[in-house]
Amino acid sequence: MISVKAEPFSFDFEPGEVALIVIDMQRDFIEPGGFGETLGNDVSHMQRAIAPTRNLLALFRARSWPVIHTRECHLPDLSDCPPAKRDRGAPSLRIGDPGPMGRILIKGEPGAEIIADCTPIDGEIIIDKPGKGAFYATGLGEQLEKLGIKSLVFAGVTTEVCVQSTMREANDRGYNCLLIEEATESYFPHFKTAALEMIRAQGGIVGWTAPLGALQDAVQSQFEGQIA
Ligand code: C5J
Repeated sequence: MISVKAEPFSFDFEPGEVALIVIDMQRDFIEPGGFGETLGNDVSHMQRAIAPTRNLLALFRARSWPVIHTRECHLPDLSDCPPAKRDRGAPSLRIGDPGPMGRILIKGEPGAEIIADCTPIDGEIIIDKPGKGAFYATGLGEQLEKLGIKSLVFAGVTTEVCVQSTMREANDRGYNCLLIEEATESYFPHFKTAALEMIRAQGGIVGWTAPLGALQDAVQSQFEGQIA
């Protein structure tokens, strides 16, 4: 058992039952010209999450623990994009419109790809999802069951939308969920702060949060003296 100093109390997991879920570290959310920017957001906030997410990936890869990447995107014919999602608000470009990184939020287009710093490696699972939550209309639940996962470590963007939605879905399905604080970002810093508080409030009603260093320390002390 590995015990991480987390809020609201320690997050304990078995090494063979943990997976990392990296939510939507896509060009469309992180780089100028993508979906996030078309909605009027300042995408520069996302930069802060990149290095910590890369370090978290390195930690899981070093142990050969499962890594899952998600991508929010739609089929080219938009058959999986409800009009209520596409038509909402007044973005500068809508889902499916051509933009500087290809069609906005469409599977296979450059904008829907994961940023270079977080590119999946062989053997890692990629889940394309039409919704904000990664369990909705995907095979994520079956994949986790097949792997025998009980605990999920979360990173990615944005904290209060796809990350929190997926944590809530996972929590309802019985997973213990830990969000790494520096490895997630919002376009609105006060939303990130509020989301972290919501997740760990009421005795961890959605899950736990911890700094990356707390997870690194816990893993290191567990394996000290052992061969990786
Ligand atoms: C949003 C996401 N914010 N990945 N998607 O629309 O959080």
